[in-house]
Amino acid sequence: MTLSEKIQAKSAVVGVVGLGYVGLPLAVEFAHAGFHVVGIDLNEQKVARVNAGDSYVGDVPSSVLAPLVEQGLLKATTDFAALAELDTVNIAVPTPLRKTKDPDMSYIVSATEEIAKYLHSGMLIILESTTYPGTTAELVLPMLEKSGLKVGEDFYLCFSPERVDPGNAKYQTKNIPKVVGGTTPQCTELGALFYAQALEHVVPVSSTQVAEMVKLLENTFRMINIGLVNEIAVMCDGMGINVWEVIDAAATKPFGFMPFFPGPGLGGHCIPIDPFYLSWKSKQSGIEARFIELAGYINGQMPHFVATKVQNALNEEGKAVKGSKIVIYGVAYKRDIDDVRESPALDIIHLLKKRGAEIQYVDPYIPQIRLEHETLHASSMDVIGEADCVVIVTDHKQFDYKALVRDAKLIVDTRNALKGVQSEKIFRL
Ligand code: SAJ
Repeated sequence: MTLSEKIQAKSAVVGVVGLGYVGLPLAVEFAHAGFHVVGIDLNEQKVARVNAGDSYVGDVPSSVLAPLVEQGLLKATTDFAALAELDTVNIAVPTPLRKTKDPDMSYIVSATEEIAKYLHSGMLIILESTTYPGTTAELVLPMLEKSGLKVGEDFYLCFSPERVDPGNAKYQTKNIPKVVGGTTPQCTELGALFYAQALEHVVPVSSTQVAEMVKLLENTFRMINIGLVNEIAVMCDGMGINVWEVIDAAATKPFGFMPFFPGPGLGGHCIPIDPFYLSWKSKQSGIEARFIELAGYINGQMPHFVATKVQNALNEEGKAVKGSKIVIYGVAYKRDIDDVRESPALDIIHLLKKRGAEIQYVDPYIPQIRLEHETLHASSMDVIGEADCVVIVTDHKQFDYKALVRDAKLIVDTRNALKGVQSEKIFRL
Protein backbone atom coordinates (compact mmCIF):
# COMPACT_ATOMS: atom_id res chain seq x y z
CA MET A 1 0.00 0.00 0.00
CA THR A 2 1.19 3.53 -0.72
CA LEU A 3 1.47 6.04 2.12
CA SER A 4 -1.59 7.82 0.76
CA GLU A 5 -3.59 4.57 0.87
CA LYS A 6 -2.34 3.79 4.39
CA ILE A 7 -3.36 7.26 5.59
CA GLN A 8 -6.83 6.93 4.09
CA ALA A 9 -7.24 3.42 5.43
CA LYS A 10 -5.96 4.67 8.82
CA SER A 11 -3.48 1.81 8.83
CA ALA A 12 -0.55 4.23 8.80
CA VAL A 13 1.28 4.10 12.14
CA VAL A 14 1.49 7.67 13.47
CA GLY A 15 4.40 8.94 15.54
CA VAL A 16 4.55 12.10 17.67
CA VAL A 17 7.93 13.24 18.98
CA GLY A 18 7.43 15.48 22.02
CA LEU A 19 4.46 14.77 24.31
CA GLY A 20 3.85 18.25 25.69
CA TYR A 21 0.85 20.57 25.47
CA VAL A 22 1.05 20.29 21.66
CA GLY A 23 2.14 16.68 21.07
CA LEU A 24 -0.14 14.89 23.51
CA PRO A 25 -3.40 16.47 22.26
CA LEU A 26 -2.31 15.75 18.67
CA ALA A 27 -1.52 12.11 19.50
CA VAL A 28 -4.92 11.78 21.17
CA GLU A 29 -6.75 13.24 18.14
CA PHE A 30 -5.13 10.74 15.76
CA ALA A 31 -5.73 7.83 18.13
CA HIS A 32 -9.33 9.00 18.42
CA ALA A 33 -9.58 8.96 14.64
CA GLY A 34 -8.58 5.27 14.72
CA PHE A 35 -4.84 5.39 14.01
CA HIS A 36 -2.28 3.47 16.03
CA VAL A 37 -0.16 6.22 17.58
CA VAL A 38 3.27 6.00 19.17
CA GLY A 39 4.33 8.96 21.32
CA ILE A 40 8.07 9.44 21.82
CA ASP A 41 9.44 11.60 24.60
CA LEU A 42 12.74 11.76 26.49
CA ASN A 43 10.91 12.27 29.78
CA GLU A 44 10.34 8.86 31.40
CA GLN A 45 7.72 10.23 33.79
CA LYS A 46 5.64 11.57 30.91
CA VAL A 47 5.94 8.26 29.04
CA ALA A 48 4.92 6.30 32.13
CA ARG A 49 1.95 8.57 32.78
CA VAL A 50 0.72 8.32 29.18
CA ASN A 51 0.97 4.51 29.30
CA ALA A 52 -0.95 4.60 32.59
CA GLY A 53 -3.66 6.72 30.94
CA ASP A 54 -2.85 9.49 33.44
CA SER A 55 -2.82 12.84 31.63
CA TYR A 56 -0.54 15.73 32.68
CA VAL A 57 -1.92 18.10 30.03
CA GLY A 58 -4.94 20.15 31.10
CA ASP A 59 -6.57 20.02 27.66
CA VAL A 60 -6.45 16.19 27.63
CA PRO A 61 -8.60 14.66 30.38
CA SER A 62 -7.40 11.24 31.59
CA SER A 63 -10.94 10.04 30.85
CA VAL A 64 -10.14 10.64 27.17
CA LEU A 65 -6.56 9.36 27.26
CA ALA A 66 -7.05 6.15 29.27
CA PRO A 67 -9.50 4.38 26.91
CA LEU A 68 -7.22 5.03 23.92
CA VAL A 69 -4.30 3.48 25.78
CA GLU A 70 -6.42 0.53 26.92
CA GLN A 71 -7.58 -0.07 23.31
CA GLY A 72 -3.94 -0.15 22.27
CA LEU A 73 -4.41 2.87 19.99
CA LEU A 74 -1.93 5.05 21.88
CA LYS A 75 1.30 4.16 23.60
CA ALA A 76 4.42 6.08 24.57
CA THR A 77 8.11 5.26 24.67
CA THR A 78 11.47 6.90 25.24
CA ASP A 79 13.03 4.69 22.58
CA PHE A 80 13.48 6.42 19.23
CA ALA A 81 14.01 3.02 17.60
CA ALA A 82 10.21 2.89 17.49
CA LEU A 83 10.55 5.28 14.52
CA ALA A 84 11.52 2.33 12.33
CA GLU A 85 7.90 1.10 12.48
CA LEU A 86 6.29 4.48 11.86
CA ASP A 87 4.76 5.83 8.65
CA THR A 88 4.29 9.43 9.81
CA VAL A 89 6.13 11.51 12.43
CA ASN A 90 5.08 14.87 13.88
CA ILE A 91 7.82 16.80 15.70
CA ALA A 92 6.46 18.94 18.55
CA VAL A 93 9.54 19.80 20.62
CA PRO A 94 10.37 23.12 22.34
CA THR A 95 11.95 26.04 20.48
CA PRO A 96 13.06 28.42 23.23
CA LEU A 97 15.34 31.43 22.98
CA ARG A 98 18.87 31.47 24.30
CA LYS A 99 19.81 34.22 26.78
CA THR A 100 21.18 36.11 23.75
CA LYS A 101 17.67 36.08 22.24
CA ASP A 102 18.97 33.75 19.52
CA PRO A 103 16.88 30.70 18.59
CA ASP A 104 17.75 27.50 20.44
CA MET A 105 17.41 24.82 17.74
CA SER A 106 18.93 22.05 19.84
CA TYR A 107 15.63 20.20 20.41
CA ILE A 108 14.74 20.19 16.70
CA VAL A 109 18.26 19.08 15.77
CA SER A 110 18.33 16.18 18.22
CA ALA A 111 14.84 15.01 17.22
CA THR A 112 15.78 15.20 13.52
CA GLU A 113 19.04 13.29 14.16
CA GLU A 114 17.03 10.46 15.70
CA ILE A 115 14.49 10.46 12.86
CA ALA A 116 17.27 10.45 10.26
CA LYS A 117 18.64 7.24 11.83
CA TYR A 118 15.38 5.41 11.19
CA LEU A 119 14.13 7.24 8.10
CA HIS A 120 12.73 4.79 5.54
CA SER A 121 10.82 4.98 2.26
CA GLY A 122 7.25 6.15 2.41
CA MET A 123 7.59 8.25 5.57
CA LEU A 124 5.85 11.60 6.12
CA ILE A 125 7.69 13.94 8.50
CA ILE A 126 5.96 17.10 9.75
CA LEU A 127 7.68 19.72 11.91
CA GLU A 128 5.22 21.61 14.18
CA SER A 129 7.54 23.49 16.52
CA THR A 130 7.39 27.26 16.06
CA THR A 131 10.55 28.36 14.29
CA TYR A 132 12.07 30.81 11.80
CA PRO A 133 11.12 30.61 8.11
CA GLY A 134 13.60 28.28 6.37
CA THR A 135 14.18 25.88 9.28
CA THR A 136 12.50 22.94 7.54
CA ALA A 137 14.21 23.52 4.18
CA GLU A 138 17.62 24.63 5.40
CA LEU A 139 18.11 22.62 8.60
CA VAL A 140 15.80 19.60 8.72
CA LEU A 141 15.76 18.58 5.02
CA PRO A 142 19.55 18.27 4.57
CA MET A 143 19.79 16.19 7.75
CA LEU A 144 17.14 13.81 6.43
CA GLU A 145 18.53 13.63 2.88
CA LYS A 146 21.94 12.58 4.25
CA SER A 147 20.27 9.16 4.36
CA GLY A 148 20.34 9.18 0.56
CA LEU A 149 16.54 9.18 0.46
CA LYS A 150 14.98 11.88 -1.74
CA VAL A 151 12.29 14.23 -0.48
CA GLY A 152 9.08 14.16 -2.50
CA GLU A 153 9.90 10.70 -3.82
CA ASP A 154 11.17 8.45 -1.01
CA PHE A 155 9.91 10.50 1.94
CA TYR A 156 7.76 13.58 2.43
CA LEU A 157 8.48 16.66 4.55
CA CYS A 158 6.10 19.41 5.70
CA PHE A 159 5.80 22.22 8.24
CA SER A 160 2.57 22.81 10.13
CA PRO A 161 2.40 25.49 12.85
CA GLU A 162 0.94 24.44 16.20
CA ARG A 163 -1.89 26.73 17.27
CA VAL A 164 -2.69 25.19 20.63
CA ASP A 165 -4.08 27.70 23.09
CA PRO A 166 -3.82 25.99 26.47
CA GLY A 167 -7.06 26.18 28.46
CA ASN A 168 -9.15 27.46 25.54
CA ALA A 169 -12.39 25.52 25.91
CA LYS A 170 -13.78 26.70 22.56
CA TYR A 171 -10.79 26.04 20.32
CA GLN A 172 -8.91 22.78 20.74
CA THR A 173 -6.59 20.77 18.49
CA LYS A 174 -9.48 19.18 16.57
CA ASN A 175 -11.30 22.33 15.53
CA ILE A 176 -8.46 24.84 15.09
CA PRO A 177 -7.76 25.27 11.35
CA LYS A 178 -4.49 23.51 10.53
CA VAL A 179 -2.09 25.20 8.11
CA VAL A 180 0.34 22.83 6.37
CA GLY A 181 3.02 23.48 3.73
CA GLY A 182 5.21 20.87 2.02
CA THR A 183 8.68 20.80 0.52
CA THR A 184 7.10 19.65 -2.76
CA PRO A 185 3.47 19.70 -3.96
CA GLN A 186 3.24 15.97 -3.29
CA CYS A 187 4.44 16.63 0.29
CA THR A 188 1.77 19.29 0.78
CA GLU A 189 -0.89 16.94 -0.59
CA LEU A 190 0.09 14.14 1.77
CA GLY A 191 0.36 16.49 4.74
CA ALA A 192 -3.11 17.85 4.05
CA LEU A 193 -4.52 14.34 3.56
CA PHE A 194 -2.93 13.26 6.84
CA TYR A 195 -4.44 16.05 8.94
CA ALA A 196 -7.82 15.72 7.22
CA GLN A 197 -8.19 12.26 8.79
CA ALA A 198 -8.34 13.68 12.33
CA LEU A 199 -8.85 17.46 12.25
CA GLU A 200 -11.81 19.51 11.05
CA HIS A 201 -10.16 22.18 8.88
CA VAL A 202 -6.95 21.89 6.86
CA VAL A 203 -5.34 24.89 5.13
CA PRO A 204 -2.70 23.79 2.59
CA VAL A 205 -0.10 26.41 1.60
CA SER A 206 2.54 26.29 -1.10
CA SER A 207 5.71 25.79 0.92
CA THR A 208 7.21 25.07 4.33
CA GLN A 209 8.48 28.66 4.48
CA VAL A 210 4.97 30.08 4.05
CA ALA A 211 3.69 27.78 6.81
CA GLU A 212 6.55 28.79 9.12
CA MET A 213 5.90 32.47 8.43
CA VAL A 214 2.13 32.18 9.06
CA LYS A 215 2.72 31.28 12.69
CA LEU A 216 5.27 34.02 13.23
CA LEU A 217 2.96 36.62 11.70
CA GLU A 218 0.13 35.50 14.01
CA ASN A 219 2.16 35.80 17.19
CA THR A 220 4.20 38.84 16.16
CA PHE A 221 0.92 40.61 15.38
CA ARG A 222 -0.14 39.91 18.96
CA MET A 223 3.12 40.93 20.60
CA ILE A 224 3.33 44.22 18.70
CA ASN A 225 -0.28 45.18 19.42
CA ILE A 226 0.25 44.45 23.09
CA GLY A 227 3.34 46.66 22.94
CA LEU A 228 1.30 49.42 21.29
CA VAL A 229 -1.40 49.33 23.94
CA ASN A 230 1.19 49.26 26.71
CA GLU A 231 2.71 52.42 25.27
CA ILE A 232 -0.76 53.99 25.08
CA ALA A 233 -1.24 53.05 28.76
CA VAL A 234 1.95 54.86 29.71
CA MET A 235 0.82 57.91 27.71
CA CYS A 236 -2.63 57.88 29.36
CA ASP A 237 -1.02 57.53 32.78
CA GLY A 238 0.98 60.67 32.09
CA MET A 239 -2.13 62.52 30.96
CA GLY A 240 -4.38 61.29 33.77
CA ILE A 241 -6.66 59.44 31.33
CA ASN A 242 -8.20 56.02 32.17
CA VAL A 243 -6.74 53.85 29.38
CA TRP A 244 -9.19 51.02 30.13
CA GLU A 245 -12.15 53.26 29.46
CA VAL A 246 -10.47 54.46 26.24
CA ILE A 247 -9.97 50.88 24.99
CA ASP A 248 -13.49 49.76 25.87
CA ALA A 249 -14.93 52.75 24.01
CA ALA A 250 -12.61 52.22 21.01
CA ALA A 251 -13.70 48.58 20.93
CA THR A 252 -17.24 49.71 20.12
CA LYS A 253 -15.96 50.42 16.60
CA PRO A 254 -17.48 47.50 14.66
CA PHE A 255 -14.67 47.35 12.10
CA GLY A 256 -11.00 48.15 11.74
CA PHE A 257 -10.16 47.86 15.43
CA MET A 258 -9.25 44.90 17.67
CA PRO A 259 -8.89 45.51 21.43
CA PHE A 260 -5.69 44.53 23.21
CA PHE A 261 -5.15 45.36 26.86
CA PRO A 262 -2.20 46.84 28.76
CA GLY A 263 -0.64 44.71 31.43
CA PRO A 264 2.36 44.25 33.70
CA GLY A 265 4.46 42.82 30.83
CA LEU A 266 4.52 39.91 28.41
CA GLY A 267 4.67 36.33 29.68
CA GLY A 268 4.31 32.83 28.27
CA HIS A 269 6.35 30.62 26.01
CA CYS A 270 4.94 31.88 22.70
CA ILE A 271 4.32 35.59 22.44
CA PRO A 272 7.50 36.94 24.03
CA ILE A 273 9.60 34.39 22.15
CA ASP A 274 8.25 33.63 18.67
CA PRO A 275 8.75 37.14 17.19
CA PHE A 276 12.48 36.95 18.02
CA TYR A 277 12.76 33.91 15.78
CA LEU A 278 11.50 36.16 12.98
CA SER A 279 13.72 39.13 13.82
CA TRP A 280 16.74 36.85 14.10
CA LYS A 281 16.11 35.41 10.62
CA SER A 282 15.28 38.74 8.99
CA LYS A 283 18.51 40.21 10.38
CA GLN A 284 20.33 37.47 8.43
CA SER A 285 18.81 38.93 5.26
CA GLY A 286 19.98 42.37 6.37
CA ILE A 287 16.49 43.55 7.32
CA GLU A 288 16.03 45.13 10.76
CA ALA A 289 12.75 43.99 12.36
CA ARG A 290 12.28 47.31 14.11
CA PHE A 291 8.65 46.84 15.17
CA ILE A 292 9.57 43.61 16.96
CA GLU A 293 12.60 45.11 18.70
CA LEU A 294 10.63 48.19 19.78
CA ALA A 295 7.60 46.19 21.02
CA GLY A 296 9.99 43.86 22.85
CA TYR A 297 11.54 46.88 24.55
CA ILE A 298 8.21 48.45 25.52
CA ASN A 299 6.75 45.18 26.84
CA GLY A 300 10.00 44.58 28.70
CA GLN A 301 9.70 47.97 30.38
CA MET A 302 6.24 47.32 31.84
CA PRO A 303 7.50 45.57 35.00
CA HIS A 304 9.60 48.68 35.71
CA PHE A 305 6.55 50.88 35.11
CA VAL A 306 4.56 48.77 37.60
CA ALA A 307 7.32 48.86 40.23
CA THR A 308 7.41 52.66 39.95
CA LYS A 309 3.62 52.80 40.25
CA VAL A 310 3.85 50.76 43.47
CA GLN A 311 6.56 53.09 44.75
CA ASN A 312 4.40 56.15 44.01
CA ALA A 313 1.31 54.58 45.58
CA LEU A 314 3.23 53.82 48.80
CA ASN A 315 4.58 57.35 48.63
CA GLU A 316 1.04 58.66 48.82
CA GLU A 317 0.82 56.86 52.17
CA GLY A 318 4.14 58.32 53.28
CA LYS A 319 5.77 54.91 53.03
CA ALA A 320 8.95 53.78 51.30
CA VAL A 321 9.13 50.56 49.31
CA LYS A 322 12.00 49.62 51.56
CA GLY A 323 10.62 47.63 54.48
CA SER A 324 7.08 47.59 53.09
CA LYS A 325 5.13 44.32 53.01
CA ILE A 326 3.97 43.84 49.42
CA VAL A 327 1.69 41.00 48.27
CA ILE A 328 1.70 40.03 44.60
CA TYR A 329 -1.81 38.90 43.71
CA GLY A 330 -1.42 36.31 40.92
CA VAL A 331 1.93 35.27 39.45
CA ALA A 332 0.94 33.04 36.48
CA TYR A 333 1.75 34.60 33.10
CA LYS A 334 -1.95 34.97 32.31
CA ARG A 335 -5.24 34.39 34.09
CA ASP A 336 -6.63 30.97 35.03
CA ILE A 337 -3.59 28.91 34.13
CA ASP A 338 -0.78 27.33 36.16
CA ASP A 339 2.17 28.43 34.00
CA VAL A 340 4.66 30.95 35.32
CA ARG A 341 7.13 30.86 32.41
CA GLU A 342 8.40 34.34 31.49
CA SER A 343 5.74 35.75 33.82
CA PRO A 344 6.18 39.51 34.39
CA ALA A 345 5.35 38.81 38.05
CA LEU A 346 8.88 37.41 38.42
CA ASP A 347 10.39 40.65 37.11
CA ILE A 348 8.14 42.79 39.30
CA ILE A 349 9.08 40.74 42.38
CA HIS A 350 12.76 41.10 41.52
CA LEU A 351 12.48 44.88 41.09
CA LEU A 352 10.54 45.39 44.34
CA LYS A 353 12.88 43.14 46.32
CA LYS A 354 15.79 45.13 44.94
CA ARG A 355 14.11 48.23 46.38
CA GLY A 356 13.96 46.52 49.78
CA ALA A 357 10.34 45.32 49.89
CA GLU A 358 9.24 42.19 51.77
CA ILE A 359 7.41 40.12 49.14
CA GLN A 360 4.71 37.48 49.47
CA TYR A 361 2.36 36.21 46.79
CA VAL A 362 -1.09 34.66 46.49
CA ASP A 363 -1.89 32.40 43.53
CA PRO A 364 -4.06 29.25 43.77
CA TYR A 365 -2.50 27.88 40.58
CA ILE A 366 1.14 28.28 41.56
CA PRO A 367 2.25 26.62 44.85
CA GLN A 368 5.80 27.96 44.63
CA ILE A 369 8.10 30.06 42.43
CA ARG A 370 11.84 29.87 41.99
CA LEU A 371 13.49 33.27 42.38
CA GLU A 372 17.15 34.10 41.78
CA HIS A 373 18.33 33.01 45.24
CA GLU A 374 15.27 31.52 46.92
CA THR A 375 12.03 29.62 46.49
CA LEU A 376 8.93 31.55 47.46
CA HIS A 377 5.84 29.61 48.54
CA ALA A 378 2.31 30.84 47.94
CA SER A 379 0.67 32.56 50.91
CA SER A 380 -3.01 32.42 51.84
CA MET A 381 -5.40 35.34 51.54
CA ASP A 382 -4.79 36.15 55.24
CA VAL A 383 -1.67 38.11 54.33
CA ILE A 384 -3.75 40.72 52.49
CA GLY A 385 -4.78 42.59 55.66
CA GLU A 386 -1.20 43.00 56.91
CA ALA A 387 0.20 44.15 53.54
CA ASP A 388 1.21 47.75 52.93
CA CYS A 389 0.35 47.24 49.25
CA VAL A 390 -1.26 44.50 47.14
CA VAL A 391 -0.35 44.36 43.42
CA ILE A 392 -2.80 42.57 41.11
CA VAL A 393 -0.48 41.10 38.48
CA THR A 394 -2.65 38.20 37.25
CA ASP A 395 -6.43 38.56 37.27
CA HIS A 396 -7.47 34.97 37.97
CA LYS A 397 -11.27 34.66 37.73
CA GLN A 398 -11.46 32.72 40.99
CA PHE A 399 -9.92 35.50 43.09
CA ASP A 400 -12.24 37.09 45.69
CA TYR A 401 -11.89 40.71 44.58
CA LYS A 402 -14.56 41.95 47.01
CA ALA A 403 -12.55 40.60 49.96
CA LEU A 404 -9.42 42.13 48.49
CA VAL A 405 -10.95 45.63 48.28
CA ARG A 406 -12.37 45.20 51.80
CA ASP A 407 -9.14 44.00 53.44
CA ALA A 408 -6.31 45.66 51.52
CA LYS A 409 -4.89 49.02 52.64
CA LEU A 410 -3.55 49.90 49.18
CA ILE A 411 -3.99 48.23 45.77
CA VAL A 412 -2.12 48.60 42.46
CA ASP A 413 -4.28 47.00 39.76
CA THR A 414 -2.31 46.19 36.56
CA ARG A 415 -5.20 44.29 34.88
CA ASN A 416 -8.28 46.43 35.53
CA ALA A 417 -9.54 43.51 37.60
CA LEU A 418 -11.33 46.06 39.82
CA LYS A 419 -13.08 47.70 36.85
CA GLY A 420 -15.69 50.21 38.04
CA VAL A 421 -14.67 50.02 41.72
CA GLN A 422 -14.04 53.59 42.96
CA SER A 423 -11.67 53.92 45.89
CA GLU A 424 -8.80 56.20 46.88
CA LYS A 425 -6.75 53.12 47.74
CA ILE A 426 -6.83 51.73 44.18
CA PHE A 427 -4.14 52.80 41.71
CA ARG A 428 -4.62 51.55 38.12
CA LEU A 429 -2.24 51.06 35.21
N1 SAJ B 1 -1.36 39.99 27.19
C1 SAJ B 1 -1.50 41.35 27.42
N2 SAJ B 1 -2.48 42.03 26.77
C2 SAJ B 1 -3.31 41.40 25.87
C3 SAJ B 1 -3.14 40.02 25.64
C4 SAJ B 1 -2.16 39.34 26.31
O1 SAJ B 1 -0.76 41.93 28.22
O2 SAJ B 1 -4.19 42.06 25.31
C5 SAJ B 1 -0.28 39.27 27.87
C6 SAJ B 1 -0.78 38.11 28.70
O3 SAJ B 1 -1.08 38.54 30.02
C7 SAJ B 1 0.42 37.16 28.69
C8 SAJ B 1 1.03 37.41 27.32
O4 SAJ B 1 0.53 38.68 26.87
O5 SAJ B 1 1.36 37.51 29.68
C9 SAJ B 1 0.67 36.35 26.30
O6 SAJ B 1 -0.72 36.21 26.37
P1 SAJ B 1 -1.58 35.44 25.23
O7 SAJ B 1 -3.01 35.76 25.48
O8 SAJ B 1 -1.04 35.73 23.89
O9 SAJ B 1 -1.42 33.93 25.64
P2 SAJ B 1 -0.40 32.84 25.16
O10 SAJ B 1 1.00 33.20 25.39
O11 SAJ B 1 -0.90 31.57 25.78
O12 SAJ B 1 -0.62 32.82 23.60
C10 SAJ B 1 -1.30 31.76 23.01
C11 SAJ B 1 -0.84 31.78 21.58
N3 SAJ B 1 -1.19 30.53 20.98
C12 SAJ B 1 -0.27 29.96 20.19
O13 SAJ B 1 0.84 30.41 20.02
C13 SAJ B 1 -0.67 28.72 19.55
C14 SAJ B 1 -1.48 32.92 20.82
O14 SAJ B 1 -1.26 32.74 19.41
C15 SAJ B 1 -2.95 32.97 21.06
O15 SAJ B 1 -3.51 34.05 20.31
C16 SAJ B 1 -3.16 33.20 22.54
O16 SAJ B 1 -2.69 32.00 23.18
C17 SAJ B 1 -4.62 33.43 22.89
O17 SAJ B 1 -5.33 34.01 22.02
O18 SAJ B 1 -4.99 33.10 24.00
